[in-house]
Amino acid sequence: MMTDRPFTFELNAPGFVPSRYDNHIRRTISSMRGQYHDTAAYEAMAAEGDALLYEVYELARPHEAGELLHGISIVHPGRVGDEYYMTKGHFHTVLETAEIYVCLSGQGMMVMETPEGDWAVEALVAGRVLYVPPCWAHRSVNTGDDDLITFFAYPGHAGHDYGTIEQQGFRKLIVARDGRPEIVDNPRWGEKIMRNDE
Ligand code: PAN
Ligand code: ZN
Repeated sequence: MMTDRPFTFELNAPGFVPSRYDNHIRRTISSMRGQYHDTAAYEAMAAEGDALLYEVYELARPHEAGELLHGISIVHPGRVGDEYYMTKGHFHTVLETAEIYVCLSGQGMMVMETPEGDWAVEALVAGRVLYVPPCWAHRSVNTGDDDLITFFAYPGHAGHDYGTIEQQGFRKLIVARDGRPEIVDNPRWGEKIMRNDE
């Protein structure tokens, strides 16, 4: 087995862009079709151009158990209808893999749920560490006026299952009510579950 040398990088650049990275992923409104509950607001926004919603800077590591995939996630501020800009969200393909997030800047919420339907929402503020245990799907939501910036690390063999969330969304949505974030039920989630139960 090849042994890598230890390495460091800095997060001192404006916006916490890492001083070294291998992949820069940019997710725009067109990649979020079906994810926002206000489809009219989504279509109106998508028609105006392919707005940038969030970015990820990844350090490439082998996709193997024992490795840690890590990087910086930046969710920009904004809303589609009353729903804040957010990541797609996912389960890990190897469900029993955890993830750790450190909030570096901004304000937001991590929306989480298990395959059994348990859910949790934790506020993200600068300096806060969030441990996402094995089996919890996770989505970051920017509820503030500035970028929401987090450092993340998860096991190299975890993989990403986006399909489950694409189909039914998360159980809870974070929406603006009187200018403040509120946790509400996702009506679409219930519909799908009922269909699956038939
Ligand atoms: C993070 C996320 C990142 C972007 O690195 O991948 O915040 O979110 P989506 O992958 O849901 O678009 C992570 O949780 N990795 O496992
Ligand atoms: Zn993850």
